[in-house]
Amino acid sequence: MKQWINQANEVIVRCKELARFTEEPGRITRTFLSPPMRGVHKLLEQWFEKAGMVPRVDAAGNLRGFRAGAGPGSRVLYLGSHIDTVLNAGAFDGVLGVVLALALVEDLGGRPLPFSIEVLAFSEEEGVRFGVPFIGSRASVGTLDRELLAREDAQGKTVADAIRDFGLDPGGLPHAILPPRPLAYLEFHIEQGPVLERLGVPLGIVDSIIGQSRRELIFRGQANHAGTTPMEMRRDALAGAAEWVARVEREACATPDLRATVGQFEVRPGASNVVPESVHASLDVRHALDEIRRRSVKSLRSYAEQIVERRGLELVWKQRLDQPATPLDPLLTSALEGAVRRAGLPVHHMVSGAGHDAMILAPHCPSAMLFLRSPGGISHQPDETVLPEDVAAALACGSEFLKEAEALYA
Ligand code: HGY
Ligand code: MN
Ligand code: MN
Repeated sequence: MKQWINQANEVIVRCKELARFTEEPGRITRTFLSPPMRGVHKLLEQWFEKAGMVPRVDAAGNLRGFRAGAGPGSRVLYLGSHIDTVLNAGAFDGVLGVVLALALVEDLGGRPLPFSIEVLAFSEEEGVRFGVPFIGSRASVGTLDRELLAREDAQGKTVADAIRDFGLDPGGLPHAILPPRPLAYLEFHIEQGPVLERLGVPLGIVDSIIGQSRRELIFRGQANHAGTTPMEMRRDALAGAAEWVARVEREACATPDLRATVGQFEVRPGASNVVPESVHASLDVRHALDEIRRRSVKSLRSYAEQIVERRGLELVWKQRLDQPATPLDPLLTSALEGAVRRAGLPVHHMVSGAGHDAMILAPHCPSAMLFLRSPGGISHQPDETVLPEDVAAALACGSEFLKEAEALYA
């Protein structure tokens, strides 16, 4: 890996440079088309141009760097990931895949290839601002529908408003769709979990991505005085919601390989001497098998309905996402395995517990993913990191993959 370690260190430096663009000084937070996204675009555009790519921003705010192939109308190999983040994020989730792809293109220099390459920096994958993920990649496959464009954020702005506020035109969304017959999409991404570290392996080849359900709930009760309201006369939204959250954890622990998370939990009005009137909560349920995931979501909904019934509360239950488990392309995945072997690295196949843009592209374009080890298995928080030697390993593998693609797609 020695010959790649300088580029690897540069990749890490660049990810940290991009991390400076945040909505919250002192933490990394960059949501869909928020102002700091302009700084990320500007820096990436400079780097893209220096690497010989032509940059453009599409109507969904995806930043794209295009490197033309040798022949006229050559098909396109896509490399990329997302450049938005969760709240108080790490510096590598998403961004690493874009900067690593850029390093591979830089390494090509002027070498003509029988296919074009486009690096895709998707504008939004996490779903933080609008509660629904994959806005950028859905635009690239034409599934950014009217319903999603009308989704509102906490300030009442719609996705279409956010696009316009950024100086883009939602009317241009059809031009964000990838042209027909894309060659492939390859996404480098941190694993965000403990598997590769436990195995002592730098890279993981992703065979499939587990499915995920996202729901929004509101438990509604009645605000009342904390001192004068006897316990038996209360309709306490928080007590009901808390009972349900405990049930969510019990259900997940009792179902092998199921993961269920209540990440958002907002109590209103939120005064210490007022019986809580309402609780706004999120639910995120994941499993490799869709029928188990959907069955669990159904039973968690009926638990919530039983609890509100017994406590005289009301329940609002909104679906935000039902993303099926997605197998990645076996041909591409075996080409990736060949590249890992030729780079002299151990091969490990795995399933992704995290969702990725590759699951949105996969039904439209042969897609593959390569994971880099996450030290401490940590992600979605500032301690998220990568090892320079693992970035070097990924670059070596990516370069071998491009060489194979040259033969494959000549
Ligand atoms: O939530 C996820 O799985 C990903 O990090 N967006
Ligand atoms: Mn993420
Ligand atoms: Mn990610």
